[in-house]
Amino acid sequence: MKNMYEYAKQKYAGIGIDTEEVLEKLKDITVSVHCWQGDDVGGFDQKMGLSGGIQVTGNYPGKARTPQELMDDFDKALSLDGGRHKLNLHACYAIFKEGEWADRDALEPRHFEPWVRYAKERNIGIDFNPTFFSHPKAAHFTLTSPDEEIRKFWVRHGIACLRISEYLAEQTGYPCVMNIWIPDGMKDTPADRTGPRARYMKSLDEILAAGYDKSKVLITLESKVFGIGLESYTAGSAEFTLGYVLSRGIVPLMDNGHYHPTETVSDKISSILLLSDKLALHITRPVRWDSDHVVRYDDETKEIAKEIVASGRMDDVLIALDYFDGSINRVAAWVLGMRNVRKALLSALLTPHKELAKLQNEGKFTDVLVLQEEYKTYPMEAVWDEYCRRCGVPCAEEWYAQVKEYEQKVLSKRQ
Ligand code: RNT
Ligand code: ZN
Repeated sequence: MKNMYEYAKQKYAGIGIDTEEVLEKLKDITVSVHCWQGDDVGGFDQKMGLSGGIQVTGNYPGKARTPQELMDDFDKALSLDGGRHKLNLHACYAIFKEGEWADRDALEPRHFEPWVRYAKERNIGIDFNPTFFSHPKAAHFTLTSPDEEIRKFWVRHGIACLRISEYLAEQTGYPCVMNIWIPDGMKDTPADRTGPRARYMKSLDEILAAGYDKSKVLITLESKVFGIGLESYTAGSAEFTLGYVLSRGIVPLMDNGHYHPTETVSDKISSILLLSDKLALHITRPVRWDSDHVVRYDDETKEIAKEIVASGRMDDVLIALDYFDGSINRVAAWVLGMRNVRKALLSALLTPHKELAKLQNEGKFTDVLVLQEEYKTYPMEAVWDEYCRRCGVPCAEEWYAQVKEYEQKVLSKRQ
């Protein structure tokens, strides 16, 4: 349907957008894809279930049970979204040899060697996350623990993860984003709010003091407002996190499920980018709470993408996905979220931000509103299809036929 694209190209040229340039830019945007959508945040190093106040609901059949199955599913998912990707791993996805096991504080680069091989074969980078949950020693607190032995255990885990992150970067040739998130908090009103935060600060300082190669590893810190069973208090609040990262020269990570419901991450991006060299995002979809539903092509996702693009700082924003839905085909969930984020970025790239900003500065607010609304129904579909075609991935809903076939041939055999 070449003429559809030609029509769209002209239409966008009319508002000063060169769609050819846009297609090139979109291909170059890296989306870091979370491995944990494939197995409901299960991992391979512990038998216990998911903890940390996060929850996966649903038991759709076909969940990946082994590293190989997870890799196969991840491959299928990546093959259906055009553009660059990274693999986002959690420490609990360590792969042990037969009869071998290491606790979190003793994890070594070699436990991630199969993932490195996987990434190298596909020429993609790897991002990494220490896992401060789903572990017997994370029953109460981790880096904020008043029990010095427990606190030190988790500091050692953080340091072990720094070494692993350096290794992942060295091996793949792509810098590694290492994101720290801890669930530590309180179900009920704390008697002491300061103590846990002070210990969190001390623990983070101890991890950073171990040193790391800044050209290879970028450390991010993720805030959170509450978790299940941690409704009244989290040590890693937004203020703690932002203040900490800015004072230590590391990078803030904002997950759009981690704020009060009328707050939006889209509105925060411009503030952070004025004050920080880089910003990392976990793009997710909270439904009434931090539910981590599959990312839709919805208003907030588009607004986040708009802020990233309009900032002119696209390279300073590290885009990652973070959701886990076990109630639907997990590969489809992956693909949908990836494609929706990329569509949102496309929509943002097809918007004349400078012209709209000029109108705003001239006080022409009616013009801004009218144009914002009219641009919404410009023929983006034709540009998206053309993008998919050029990337060699299926257009529109055609990708879903491939996922269904994969379900029939592979996922349904996992009993
Ligand atoms: C939890 C955080 C965190 C996790 C992953 C698994 O609320 O969003 O990023 O989802 O680390
Ligand atoms: Zn997150």
